[in-house]
Amino acid sequence: MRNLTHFRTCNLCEAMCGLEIKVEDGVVTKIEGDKNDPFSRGHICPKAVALKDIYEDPNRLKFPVKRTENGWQQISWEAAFEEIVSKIKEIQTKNGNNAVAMYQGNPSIHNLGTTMNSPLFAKSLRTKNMFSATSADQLPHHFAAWQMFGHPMLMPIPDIDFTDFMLIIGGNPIASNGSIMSVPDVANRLKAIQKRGGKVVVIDPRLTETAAKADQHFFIRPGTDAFLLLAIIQTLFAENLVNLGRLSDFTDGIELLKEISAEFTPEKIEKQTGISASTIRQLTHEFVQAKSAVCYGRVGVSVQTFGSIAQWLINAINVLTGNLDRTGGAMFTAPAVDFLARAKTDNRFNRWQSRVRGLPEFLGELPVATLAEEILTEGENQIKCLITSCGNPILSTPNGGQLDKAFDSLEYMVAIDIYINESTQHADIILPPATGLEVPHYDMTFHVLAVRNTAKFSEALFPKSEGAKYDWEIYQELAYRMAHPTSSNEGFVAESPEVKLDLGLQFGPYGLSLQKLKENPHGIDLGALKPCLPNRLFTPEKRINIAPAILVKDIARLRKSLNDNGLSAGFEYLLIGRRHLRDNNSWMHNSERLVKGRNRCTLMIHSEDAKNLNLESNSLVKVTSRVGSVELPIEITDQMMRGVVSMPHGYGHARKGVKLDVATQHAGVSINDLTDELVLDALTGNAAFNNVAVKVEKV
Ligand SMILES: Nc1nc2c(c(=O)[nH]1)N[C@H]1C(S)=C(S)[C@@H](COP(=O)(O)OP(=O)(O)OC[C@H]3O[C@@H](n4cnc5c(=O)[nH]c(N)nc54)[C@H](O)[C@@H]3O)O[C@H]1N2
Ligand SMILES: Nc1nc2c(c(=O)[nH]1)N[C@H]1C(S)=C(S)[C@@H](COP(=O)(O)OP(=O)(O)OC[C@H]3O[C@@H](n4cnc5c(=O)[nH]c(N)nc54)[C@H](O)[C@@H]3O)O[C@H]1N2
Ligand code: SF4
Ligand SMILES: [Mo]
Repeated sequence: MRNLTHFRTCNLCEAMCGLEIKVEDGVVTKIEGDKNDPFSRGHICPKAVALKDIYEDPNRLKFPVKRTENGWQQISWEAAFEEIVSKIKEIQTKNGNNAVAMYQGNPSIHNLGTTMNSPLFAKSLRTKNMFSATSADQLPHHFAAWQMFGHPMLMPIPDIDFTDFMLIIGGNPIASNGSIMSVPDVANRLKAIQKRGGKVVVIDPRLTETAAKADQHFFIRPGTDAFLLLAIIQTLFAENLVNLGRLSDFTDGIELLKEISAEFTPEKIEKQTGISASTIRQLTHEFVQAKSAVCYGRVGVSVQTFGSIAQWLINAINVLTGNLDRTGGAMFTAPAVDFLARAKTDNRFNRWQSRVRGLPEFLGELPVATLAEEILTEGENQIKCLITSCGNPILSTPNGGQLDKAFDSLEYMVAIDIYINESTQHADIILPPATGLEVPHYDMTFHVLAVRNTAKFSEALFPKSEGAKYDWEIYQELAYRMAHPTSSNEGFVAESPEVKLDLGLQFGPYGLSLQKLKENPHGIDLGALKPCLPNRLFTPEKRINIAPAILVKDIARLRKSLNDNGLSAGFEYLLIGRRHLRDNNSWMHNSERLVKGRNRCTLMIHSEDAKNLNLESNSLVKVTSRVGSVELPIEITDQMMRGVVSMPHGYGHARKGVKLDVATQHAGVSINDLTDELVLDALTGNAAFNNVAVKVEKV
C-alpha cells in the first residue's frame, strides 16, 4: 500500500474522536487526533493508538475456527455456516425455539454492520431468550425515557457546552470519556464550564478523576442515590422552587410527584446516603439559581437496586427546574439518521417473563442476570444452545463463575467474535468478522447521544484480509440460511449497510447523503442541540409523564430499604467498580501499550478501613461475596468512601482456554466473580453491580 493519511472516527468508546492516521508502506506509523474534526477538535485518548494493535494482533481471528479434541482448527465459512444453521435447527426442532438463546455485547453498537444486521439474525431465531449487555448497563435509562417521553431511545443529553451548573452522579467521564453523552475532550469541556463562571459537582463513593477536577465532590453510600434525588425533589416542592417554564404546558403528574416525595426530607435520608441535609439544600439552591443547570447520572446510578427510580428522578429534576429541553440543560439531539422516527412505541415491557425466576422482558430481551440459571435449570424451554455476538458475558455479567459452569454444560455454542477469550473459548465454532481499521464506520447510535449534532462517515483504512467476512455478511448469511429449509446459501446476496445508511441520511432532517459525507472526511457540524419539545415526544398526546405509575409504585420498595445498609455479619464492605482510561470493558488488555506499567487490578480501600483490617499497602486480600471469592493486592487511598471498596471490571484473564498472549500476562481477577446475579433492580431485572456486600480479609 502506498503512503497515505487517513481520517476516521475511533469506534472504541462513545466519544467518537476524529483520528488522523499515517500509513507508510502499508503500516500504520502514527495515530493522532484530527484537529479538523468539528466534534472532537483534535482530542484523542491512549486507546486510539491501540486500533493499530488490534489490527496487527496475532491473536485476532481472521477465519472461522472449530473446537476439536486436538484444539482449534480452521474451517471454511461454508462448513461453519452449514454446521451452525443445521445445529440450531436441529436443537429447535427437538426442544422448541426457546432452546436457542443469543447474547449481544457492547461493541455491537460501535459497529454499523452489526447494529444494522445482527437483528436480522436474532429475529430469525424466533426465541424469547434474547439477552444483551443492556441489562448489565443502561436499561434503566431506556426504561425511564420510555415511561416519561414515550421512546426508549429518547434520552436527554447534557448540554455540556452551554451549561452553567453540572451535577454528575455516578459517572466518571474523565476516565470513560462519557456515556449516554458522547463528549470527546470532556476535560476541556468541563473546564470551560468553570471558566465561564459555572460549577461542576460530582456525587460518587470514590473521589474520581472527574471529582478531582470538579468544584465540589460528595461521597454517597452506594445504591442510595434514589433517596438523595427524592430529597432534592422534596426540597424543590417544600421551598416553592419548582418552575417548569414552558414545560408546564405539556407535563403531567406534578402533584403526584409532590405527594410521593413529601416524606423524603433531607433529614430523613442523610444517614442512609451519607450526605448531610444542609448539603442537599445547598445543592438544590445552587441548581435552581444557576442560569442553566443539568443533572446527569450514568452507570453508577444505573447498575444499582433502584437504578430505574434513579434515572427517572434525574429526568424529573431537570423537568421540575425547567432545564429539560433548554440550552444548557438536558436536551435531545437531532441526528442525521433519525432511526427513532420509525420506531414502534407500543408496550414493550413484561410481555413475557424468564422461565426460572420470572424476570420481565423489556424491548424483546430478558435480563442477562438470569442467563446462567436458564441454561442450568432442566425443564421445558431450557437453553441448550447459545450464540454470543460482540460479548464477553463471563467477565462482564454478574456471577461469571456460575456462567462459566453454565457455558460448559451447553449442547452447542457459537461466538461471533474476534478473539478466543473467557467466553468464546466455550464455543464450538467462532466466526470472526473484520473489525476496526478494516471496516467503514458511521455511528448510528452515538450521534443520537452526542452533546452536539454532527455526522461523519469513515471509509475503511485497510481491506479485510483475504477470505475474511464483514460482520454484515455474516449476520445476513446466517439469517438467510435460517429462513430456508436447507441451510444452503443458494441465491444469497449480501447488501452492504451503506445502502440503507445512504437512504437514512437522505430521509433524515438534513437531507444529507453518503456521497456528501464522503466528501467531508473530517465530519460535518450540524450545530448545537436545539429545543424540540413537545414535538419530539413519542407519548400519544405529546406530553411528558413526570410520575409514571409503574415507577411511582416502585417507591414502596425503596421506602422499605431506608434503614437497610445492605451489609450483613462478616460482609461489611460495599464493592463498586471502576474504569480506567486505558481499559475498555474486558477486551483490550491484549494491547501491550495499554496494559504496561503499574498493576491496575487492585482493591482500593480507605486508609482507616485498611488499618482496621491490619492491611499495609500492597497487602494481598481475599474478597468474598455470597457467590465467590478472589484474591488481589490492595491500594490504600483516601479517595474511597469509608466502608466502600472498588475494583476494576474486565480483568480475570487467567481462565482456562484463553488465547490472548498479552492479556494473560496481566490477568488480574474478575469483579464479576463476586457480583451477585440475585442482586438486581427488581423492577427491570437490571444487574445491580454496585450493591454487593463483601468480606475483606488479609491473605
Ligand atoms: N461489575 C461490573 N460489570 C460490568 C460493568 C461494570 O461497571 N461493573 N459494566 C457493564 C457495562 S457498562 C457493559 S457495556 C458490559 C459489557 O459487556 P460485554 O459487551 O459482554 O463485554 P465486553 O468486555 O465489552 O466484550 C466485548 C466482546 O466483543 C468482542 N469484540 C470486539 N470488537 C468486536 C467486533 O468488531 N466484532 C465482534 N463480533 N466482536 C468484537 C471482544 O473480543 C469481546 O469478546 O459490561 C458490564 N459489566
Ligand atoms: N476507559 C474506558 N472508557 C469506557 C469504558 C471502559 O471500560 N473504559 N466503558 C464504556 C462503557 S461500556 C460505559 S457504559 C461507560 C460508562 O461511563 P461512566 O458511567 O462514566 O463509567 P464509570 O467510570 O464506571 O463511572 C461510574 C461511576 O459511578 C460510581 N459509582 C459506583 N456506585 C455508585 C453509586 O451507588 N452511586 C453513585 N452516585 N456513584 C456510584 C463509580 O465510583 C464511578 O466513578 O464508559 C465507556 N467508556
Ligand atoms: S476517547 Fe474513546 S473515541 Fe476517543 S480516542 Fe479514546 S477510545 Fe477512541
Ligand atoms: Mo456499557
